[in-house]
Amino acid sequence: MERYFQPDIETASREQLTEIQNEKLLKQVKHVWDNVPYYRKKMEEKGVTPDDIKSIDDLHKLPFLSKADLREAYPYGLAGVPMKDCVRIHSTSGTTGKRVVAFYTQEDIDLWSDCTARALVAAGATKEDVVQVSYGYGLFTGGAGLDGGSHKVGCLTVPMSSGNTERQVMFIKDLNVSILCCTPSYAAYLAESMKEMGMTPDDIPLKAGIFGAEAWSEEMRQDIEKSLGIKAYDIYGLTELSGPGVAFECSAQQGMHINEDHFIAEIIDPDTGEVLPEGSQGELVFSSLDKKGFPLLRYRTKDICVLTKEKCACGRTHVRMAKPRGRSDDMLIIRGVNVFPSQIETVLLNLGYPANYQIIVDRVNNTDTLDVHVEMTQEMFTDKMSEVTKRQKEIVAGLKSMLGLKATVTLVAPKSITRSEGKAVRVIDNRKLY
Ligand code: DLL
Repeated sequence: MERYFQPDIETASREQLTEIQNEKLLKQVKHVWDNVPYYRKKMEEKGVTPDDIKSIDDLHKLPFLSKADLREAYPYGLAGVPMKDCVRIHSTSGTTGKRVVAFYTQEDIDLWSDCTARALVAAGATKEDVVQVSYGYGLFTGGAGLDGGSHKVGCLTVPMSSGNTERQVMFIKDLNVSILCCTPSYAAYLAESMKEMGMTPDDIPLKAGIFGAEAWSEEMRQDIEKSLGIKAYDIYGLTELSGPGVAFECSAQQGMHINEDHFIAEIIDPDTGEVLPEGSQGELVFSSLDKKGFPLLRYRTKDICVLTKEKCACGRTHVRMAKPRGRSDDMLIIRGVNVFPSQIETVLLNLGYPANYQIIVDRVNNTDTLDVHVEMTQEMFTDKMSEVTKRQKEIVAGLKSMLGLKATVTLVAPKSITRSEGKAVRVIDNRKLY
């Protein structure tokens, strides 16, 4: 039987959810108007006041916030309460420009922990479980986020953080860890390491994993499930809204339930900003209903995905988001064709390769080039040229049919592509250097 962390709210009717959202939105708009001059100015520029927002149907009247706004307002410009009322910050791992710093009150942290507790319970966690949190702890939200939920459920929590793979494996075995939380690329790396240590899925006590923070394909899920002997659940979130647990997967694994009592989700056309009907693919936009420390309204995530309110087999009523295809930022335009790294991953994994690959894009004589470095497994490894050529041709054909693009494929030796302990870096775009 399906279990819930907060059954009343997780299975509330649409009418109840709408009522909650209406009430919270009005309060939040007032809170922001009164306390966040940066957003108030944006509202004034658009000619909107809190009186214009009478229900969630008026949400579209509010201005958007983007990453550029967050950078401009750095560090305190979007805080909703004085710093003396905040107890924590987290920050994004952005590599360019100023980092985004998000502030949390104690209540913000409490509600965030409820969200990750819901994700853990949906993955089968009870207080009998031992949860190893192998997301990074620190400014990154992964470690602290799952840690908070694990405590709420009452699990024995192992705050490992990422790195030191041998010790990770040792603790999983010795402490009988049943649930692993980390990025999918790190889960794949741990599975590979356990195999090398001579362990089979039967020797591994794990039963479930909660993996997120980066785009990962269905094929990668199947690989991880097989190699660790577990059920692998997706979890989504972003620092700007709290961290992991904005949405999470249930046992039905048909998309991630967005915690709608805390966040309102919209899908917009990324070019025009127009709100799109349910079922359309577009950019995900979130309004935070409860956060007081960093209360963002209509924040554009750049994540491209689809929402559905269709009934879910698990009994939860909250809207589901499909696996995001990646950020519109991650989308490569190669010779005019839109390419998501996840599409390349699907081709490779379907052909039996591990999820260790690198995409190198360049521009030679004014033409874009796409080179995919693919790691062979130990079993595939050969120095027979004819075999290597055959394999390369097969991948080139797979990529051509998926993307409609001709790529160059280089097969590389096992273990030659650097493993990731956090979010994997799959793309090197040398065109940016021009
Ligand atoms: O990655 C929070 C998180 C930690 C989520 C642990 C899940 C687990 P940021 O570093 O701010 O926060 O990055 C947020 O990562 O906008 C997406 O582009 C991407 N992302 C997060 N989860 C998923 C997922 C954390 N399950 C950005 N699938 C988001 C695909 C994801 N992309």
